Amino acid sequence: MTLELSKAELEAYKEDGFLVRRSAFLRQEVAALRTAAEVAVQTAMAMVAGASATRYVLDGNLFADIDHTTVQFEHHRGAADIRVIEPVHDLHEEFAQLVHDPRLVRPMCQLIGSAQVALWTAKLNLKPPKVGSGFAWHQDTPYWIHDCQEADRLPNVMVNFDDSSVVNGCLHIVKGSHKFGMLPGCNDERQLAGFYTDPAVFDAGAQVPIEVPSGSLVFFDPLAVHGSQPNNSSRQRRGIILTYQPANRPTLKKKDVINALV
Ligand SMILES: O=C(O)CCC(=O)C(=O)O
Repeated sequence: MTLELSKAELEAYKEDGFLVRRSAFLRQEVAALRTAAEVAVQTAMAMVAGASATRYVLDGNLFADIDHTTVQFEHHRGAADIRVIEPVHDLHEEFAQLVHDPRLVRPMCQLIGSAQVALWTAKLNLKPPKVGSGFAWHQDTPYWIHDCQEADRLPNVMVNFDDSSVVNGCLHIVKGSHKFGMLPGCNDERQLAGFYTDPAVFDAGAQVPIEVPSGSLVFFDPLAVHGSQPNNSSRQRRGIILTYQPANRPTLKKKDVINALV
């Protein structure tokens, strides 16, 4: 497999809003990422317990902000399991290096149309066995539109740390949904309702479950409607989603510039 995306892959991304590169990372590389995730969770737990953490509840779910880092907890009552850490690249050297991995960066240069790219954000999505909650349908651009003038130039790549299937709550992407621009959000009593795409405005029948082996990459458009089901299985479903932007622009939260090495 070449680093650069082929014409056919670029065409598929343009048409579908996503593309998959199966088993791009070796078994031992994935093992190192899993270990890094465990360490990052311990670090985040200690940060949440520290004096500078600000805890708050949105839609009944616990969040904590520690400086520029946000930790989201799982959704069951009294949850002690972490659901998401954002950003996570500065919590472990393995993740800091991953930002510069040419298997991510070279395709990103093509998708962004820029000779050099920078990190926008990096989320560790944990979705633990039995308690891992789903993610309602959403696009990423509504989250980012106030912090970036080109929120359509922020493609994502998910690196899967585990074999992922419908059973353990793999990512689902609505094929072609990126073509419709920013879609209306829900309008209900939830505090975050506006961030979830109104199910009446897209065809959920076009969803594709991204069932892939560990070490696989999923590149997807920030306008693609995506989400996932809970993890009711006894298997892990961990992954990191890195988002890139044209070079020399600041990251979403810390506002530092992290140009990827080319
Ligand atoms: O982890 C998942 O299944 C979905 C994550 C997601 O949609 C996101 O972080 O934007």
